[in-house]
Amino acid sequence: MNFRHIEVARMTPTIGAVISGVDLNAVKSPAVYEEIRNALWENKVIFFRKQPLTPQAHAALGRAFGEMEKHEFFPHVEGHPEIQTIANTGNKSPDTDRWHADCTFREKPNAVSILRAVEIPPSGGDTLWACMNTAYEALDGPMKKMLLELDAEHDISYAFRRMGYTGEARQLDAGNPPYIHPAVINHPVTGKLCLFVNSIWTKRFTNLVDRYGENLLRLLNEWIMKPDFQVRFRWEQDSVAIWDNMATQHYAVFDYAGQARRMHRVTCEPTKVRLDARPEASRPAPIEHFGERPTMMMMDARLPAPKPAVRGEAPRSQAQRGSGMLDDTRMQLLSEPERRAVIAVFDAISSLDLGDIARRSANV
Ligand SMILES: O=C(O)CCC(=O)C(=O)O
Ligand SMILES: [Fe+2]
Repeated sequence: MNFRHIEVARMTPTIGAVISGVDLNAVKSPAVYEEIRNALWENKVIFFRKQPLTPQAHAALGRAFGEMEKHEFFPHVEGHPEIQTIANTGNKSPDTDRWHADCTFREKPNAVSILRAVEIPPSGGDTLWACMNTAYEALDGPMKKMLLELDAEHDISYAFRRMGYTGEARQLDAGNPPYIHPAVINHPVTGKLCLFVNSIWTKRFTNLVDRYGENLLRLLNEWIMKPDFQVRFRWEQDSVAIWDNMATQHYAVFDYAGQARRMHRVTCEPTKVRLDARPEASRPAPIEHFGERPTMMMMDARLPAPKPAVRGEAPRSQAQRGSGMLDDTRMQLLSEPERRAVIAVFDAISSLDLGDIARRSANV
């Protein structure tokens, strides 16, 4: 891509670029922001040096990417509720020293985050970003295919419980119920497929039995740590990083114990994530409790009718499975492998969109 208003120096072939040739406190035309946006979509995280942003300029940069959030976690700069202060006295880990994307527990996670270093330790406190498009594309074909079928629940209270939060911090749970997103999304601007599970907020796959799901989640959370997908940034005072929260995960290194570190951040453009590669109608029903998975013998009229899984909804509390098609007597005549085969077939059938099949056959 050609740029007229800014200079863009790539840091790796896949992720990260340093932008120069612009004063973010004195942006002269919307065309400058347009080029900054394009540089971001292309490089997934972009960095600026020596930009002592005024709160107004920081907010203007945020607005260039969309609606700004008022964040309930962090204190804000006085008079500027959209500019969050992320400060660490160096006494304890900030809990951002884990790979994550921001706020994926929301129905609409922010698409872009913009961070400025206000006070940094003399050494240490770097931040790393990893490209989730590269991480997805580098997987083997069958794994990529399977992931397109999966949904995952993101849950702030699960995350906070694991981090040992209590008291006031836990009040945030109440306003943020868990949310299901596709495990892979189409990037809202570029359309590229990006892995969309992370080690802080993602609790489980909703349509994979827990026993496999836990292992798969662990595997993916480890996979994205491959240095091949990463860029690492050494902050200076007034460095600015803008990241594409849909296409990356980040990790704030906590190696500066005893030193202070303070950043200002805006998060913007709440965005409903989507996956075009899989039609809504083909989504299988969620399996919630492996141990309680009903056998065909139990699947009788006493069970409620199956409800389709709707991505983008809060998860249901109870698994809802299809009703059985063979009666108990006939099931009892089967050997164990035959019984398992029948269950597998009925499971597969129960995940089909019967309405769609009926419509198609009506047209034949
Ligand atoms: O402090 C940093 O470098 C990043 C912290 C973080 O996770 C964030 O601002 O979203
Ligand atoms: Fe973060």
